[in-house]
Amino acid sequence: MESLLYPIRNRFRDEMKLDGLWRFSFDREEKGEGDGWTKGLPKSAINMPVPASFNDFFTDKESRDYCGPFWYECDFYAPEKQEGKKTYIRFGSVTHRATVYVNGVEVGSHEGGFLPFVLDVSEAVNYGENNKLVVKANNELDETTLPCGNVSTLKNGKKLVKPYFDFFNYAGIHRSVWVMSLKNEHITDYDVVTDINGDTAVVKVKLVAASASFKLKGKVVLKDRDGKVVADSTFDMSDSNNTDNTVSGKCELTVKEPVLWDVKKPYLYDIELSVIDGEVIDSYEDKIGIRSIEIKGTDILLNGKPVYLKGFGKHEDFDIIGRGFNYGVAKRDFECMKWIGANCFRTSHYPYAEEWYRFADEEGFLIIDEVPAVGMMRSFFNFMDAGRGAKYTYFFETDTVPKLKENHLNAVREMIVRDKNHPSVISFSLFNEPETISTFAHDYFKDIFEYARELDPQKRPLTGALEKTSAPDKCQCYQFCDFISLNRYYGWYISGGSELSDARELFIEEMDQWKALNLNKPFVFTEFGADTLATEHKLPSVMWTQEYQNEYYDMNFEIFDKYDFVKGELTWNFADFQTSEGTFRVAGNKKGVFSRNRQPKDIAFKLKERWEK
Ligand code: EVA
Repeated sequence: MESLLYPIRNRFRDEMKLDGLWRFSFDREEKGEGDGWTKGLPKSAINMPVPASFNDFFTDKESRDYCGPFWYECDFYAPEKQEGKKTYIRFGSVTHRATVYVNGVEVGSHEGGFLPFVLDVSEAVNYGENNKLVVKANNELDETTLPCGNVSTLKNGKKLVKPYFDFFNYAGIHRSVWVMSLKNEHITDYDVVTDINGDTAVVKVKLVAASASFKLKGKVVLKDRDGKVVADSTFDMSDSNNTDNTVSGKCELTVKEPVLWDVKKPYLYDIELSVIDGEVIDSYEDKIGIRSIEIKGTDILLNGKPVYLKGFGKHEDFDIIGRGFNYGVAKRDFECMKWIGANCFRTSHYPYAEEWYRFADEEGFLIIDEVPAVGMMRSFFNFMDAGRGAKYTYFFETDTVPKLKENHLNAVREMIVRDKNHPSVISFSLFNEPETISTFAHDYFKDIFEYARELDPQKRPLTGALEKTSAPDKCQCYQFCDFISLNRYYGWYISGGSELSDARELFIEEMDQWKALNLNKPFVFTEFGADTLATEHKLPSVMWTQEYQNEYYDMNFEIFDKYDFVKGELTWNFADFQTSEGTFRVAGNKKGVFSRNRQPKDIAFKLKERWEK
C-alpha cells in the first residue's frame, strides 16, 4: 500500500492541491472508454467543482439521481525540477470507486468511497509540461460494496440506486486532490503509542521508509508548544519488509512531566521524523498528543480518568455541496458542538475527511471512527423493521460474502492506517446495524475484529453499533465489542407519541436484560432521536414537533441515568440531513438537534443544560 500520510510541504516534499473547477461528464451510454475519454473528456463536458458531490448542483432529477459511471478531468503542470523523483496523485476520496488516467495511461484504481488512495504516476507524467488527469468514477452499490445497496432499473430503462441505508447516496470527488513530489527514498508511515506512568510518559515511535538500504538511520524529535525539544532519538532503520520494499526502525522517547492531551484541553506536541543517509534525505512533521484510552470494568478511561461521552452521530452533509468537505461547515459544526457542551462524535457511517480529525485533535474532541460497513441487512428501513420485529434473511449466508469481506477488511486497514495517530480517535467502530443474530454473522465479524485489533498500534477499544434486533438474548456479536454501542428508538419507531409511557417500559425491559448479562463493560448510546420539524410547535405535543422531541429526550435521559454502566449518549443526529426520498422522510431525515443550516432546535438548549452540568 502506498503511504497514506497527510500531504505536507517542506525542504524535501512538495504538494499542490488540484481543488477547483474540473470538467465533468455523465457516461449514460457507458461509451466513455470506447470514445477515448481516458485521454480527455469530450467538448460537451461541463464544469464541476472539486471537492463536492455532483448531485445537488443540478436542477433536474435525472442528473441529481444519476446512477452509473461519470468522469472528471483536470490539467496540472509538473515542474521540471520534479523529474527523477516520485510523483504521486492523492485523492482524499472518490465515491464510490475510481480508475485514474494520466495522459491517457491508466495509473490505478480504488474501491470504496470514503478513504484516500495514492497512485504513483512518475512514469506517466510529462515534466515541464501540462498533464491531463482523468478520473472515471462510479456510484453504483451492491451487496459486496461498503456501504451496501443495489441498483434497480425503471421501466424507462433508467438505473436508480437503492441504498440499504438512510443517507443520500452522494457521489463525486468529495475531498481534496493533491499532486505530491517526494524523493525516491522517503518516509511512508509512522506509528505512535504513548505510555503514561506517573509523571513520565514514554512515546514509542515506529518509522517506516520506502528504501532498499539498511544503512539508513531514523531520527525523531519531539518539541513542546513553545518549540523546545523535550526528547529526541536517532536509531537504525534495519528492519526490512521485502513485500513492500520498506525499511523501518523504532525508538522510545521519555518525556518528563508531559502535558497530556485531554478533552477540551488538547495539548499537542510537534513531532519531526527524519531519515538519514549521511545527511537528512527526507523528513515529515506532524502533531501528536500524549494520552491513554482504555476500558476498565464499566468505565471508559481517558488518561486514567472516567469520561462520559456526550455528543452526536453526524454526517458529512450540507446544502448544495452534499458530502464534499468544506472547512467552513466543519468550523461551524465544531463551534456548535463546543457551545452545546459536547465532547465526542461518531463518524457515522463512514470515515470522514482527514481534516475533521486534525480539527478534533486541535479542539480536544473525542472521535469514534466508523468504517463504511452500513446496510448489511436486507432491509431499506431496518430502523423500522426492527421495531416491528420483522424477520431478516441472513445477510452473511450468500456467495457475495467473500468479496464483501475483502472490501470490509480493506476499509478497516485503510481507516486504521490513516487515522491511528490521532489522539482524538478513541475507538474504531467496525459496523453499523448489520444482521448479528446468525452464526454466519458471528464468524464474519470475529475475523473483522481480530484484524482490526492486530492492526491498531494503540490497541484502542473496538465497537460496532447494534440495532434493536441485536437483542441481549439474540445477538451473537456484542462480545467482540470492548464497549457496547446501542442504537435505540424507543419512543420514536417503537411506541411513539401518546404511547411514550409504553416505550419507557419496553426500554427498561431491554436494559434490565442487558444488566442481567453482567457484561462488566460500558454501554454507549450511539443513536437515539426523534424526527422534528424546526417549524412545528404544538401543545400538547405530537410527534414531529419540537415539544415532542423534548419529551422524547427526557424519557431517554431518565433511562440512561438509571443504569450506571451507561457511559455515553451520542444523539441521532447532530443536524438534519439528506436521505433518499420516501414516505418516512420529509425531504430528508429531521432528527437533527440542529437544522441542516446549523441553527438550534429547542432540544439544543435542553442538551446544553444537561451536558454543561
Ligand atoms: C434513523 N436510524 O432512523 C437512523 C438512521 C441511521 O438514519 C438508524 O443507523 O438506526 C440508522 O442511519 O434516523
